[in-house]
Amino acid sequence: MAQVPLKKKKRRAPSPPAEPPAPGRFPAVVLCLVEKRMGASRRAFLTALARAKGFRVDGAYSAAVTHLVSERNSGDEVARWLAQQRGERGPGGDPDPGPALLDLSWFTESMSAGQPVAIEPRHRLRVTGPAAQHGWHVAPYACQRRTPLAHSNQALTEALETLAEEAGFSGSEGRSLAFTRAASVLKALPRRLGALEELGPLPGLGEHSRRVIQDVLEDGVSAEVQRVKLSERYRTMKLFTKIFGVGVRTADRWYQEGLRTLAELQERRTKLTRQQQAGLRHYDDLNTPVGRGEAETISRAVQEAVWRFLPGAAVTLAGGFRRGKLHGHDVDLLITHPEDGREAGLLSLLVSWLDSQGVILYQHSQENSYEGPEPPRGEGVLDQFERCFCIFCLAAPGGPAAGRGWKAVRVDLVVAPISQFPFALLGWTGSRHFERELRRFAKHERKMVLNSHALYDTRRSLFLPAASEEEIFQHLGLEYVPPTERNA
Ligand code: 8DG
Ligand code: CA
Ligand code: CA
Repeated sequence: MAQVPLKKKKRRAPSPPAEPPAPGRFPAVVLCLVEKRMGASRRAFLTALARAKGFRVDGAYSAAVTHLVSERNSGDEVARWLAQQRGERGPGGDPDPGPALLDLSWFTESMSAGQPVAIEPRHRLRVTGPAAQHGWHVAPYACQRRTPLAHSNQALTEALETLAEEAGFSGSEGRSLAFTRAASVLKALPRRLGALEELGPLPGLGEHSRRVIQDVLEDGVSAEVQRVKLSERYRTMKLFTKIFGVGVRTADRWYQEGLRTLAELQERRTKLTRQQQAGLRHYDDLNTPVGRGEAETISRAVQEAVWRFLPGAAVTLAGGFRRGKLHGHDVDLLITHPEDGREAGLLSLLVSWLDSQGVILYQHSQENSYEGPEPPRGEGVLDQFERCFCIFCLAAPGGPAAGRGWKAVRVDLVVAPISQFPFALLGWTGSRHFERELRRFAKHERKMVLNSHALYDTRRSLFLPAASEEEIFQHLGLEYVPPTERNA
């Protein structure tokens, strides 16, 4: 379809001023407007409008730009223009994800909202050019991708995840992460992979992972993975680390001491913590997947118990179930109250009451040790919320433990003040890899520190508050990823 020609300008319109960019009210958002088809005078007008609203708008493209806005251009045209600006070597040649390519609709909606609105698929320009022909376009960070629960490359991801697990058992965190990253990329592919070549220069796929993929594609299995799965070491490490309270270091020590079975562990009277004793006692139950229905039953029971002490408090089912999983290894429950501070002290009342009702088979609690608001020291997974690691006794009349009518289930109870709740919810929804990637993205691409309590902008030395998960994604200049698409 022919474009409606623009009216010829009589005078040359002024270019947007080239002064050094002002930081703007929204530090994660740097705009650049494409002049082509928009015209210089309209571009100058829109630039002035956005700046007046506190947006940073750069006159020229640079690596700092996060949102590239154009009017009446196709996605391919803008992608070509961008490639010229970046002096790019071809699809995938640059690991930098580059800016979001947006239609003017995103800009106008943001101007009327007075702040950057979350990028929705309808705002994005569709790029069908070279990137699409040279294999799939997969953004480099898992938090920039949508990863649904069901995907088409199960055999490949299982193989890679076995190697990731094995590397973790050997203490090779870097190698483990490399396999996890590769598996995560495959989970985001829209179709089943037929040949290695289809992958093109995808991010996060190293030599070793490619070799494993090649083997599985050709032979249906990877000999290396088969070897690992059959090895005594892998099997023993897996057996021991499935005990609640046993990490890689303890399992490895037991292995070095010659222990191979749970029976040996008990016979030799190995010194166990109270947590490990409970883990061993309920080993079979705790390694039987928890169903969504069971998780919801527990969530409702906790909600009712919470209301006895703090009416108005809310219990949210997080973890894998929030991502749409039908089964999980435990139940993650977040508790908050609409008034900041009212939640303090709730957990011990709750746990004592549940205990008195015979619901709790084991628990250990951790007090709130959050000292903020101070610049966070790190973005580690562990947070400082008041919380309780429990084993619940769940009535299970017809379930796998039908004979005795109950079943042991692992439950994590976490209490967050409402001001930190969106961060806690984001942090406790997972997946673990998605969380790791969010924090890595924040640090390297935005110079921000993200954890389950807060988001801190190190360039401006300030905290960025958020009333919802969506706002956290906005602060980070990321397209919102709903929980069901965070199965990275
Ligand atoms: P599953 O139980 O269905 O097997 O999987 P999951 O629900 O995804 O895994 P999980 O091990 O229960 O962890 C859920 C999320 O909770 C995950 O993103 C990591 C997060 N998480 C912990 N412990 C801690 C912690 O101490 N602090 C923070 N911020 N997050 C934690 O598991
Ligand atoms: Ca869980
Ligand atoms: Ca958990």
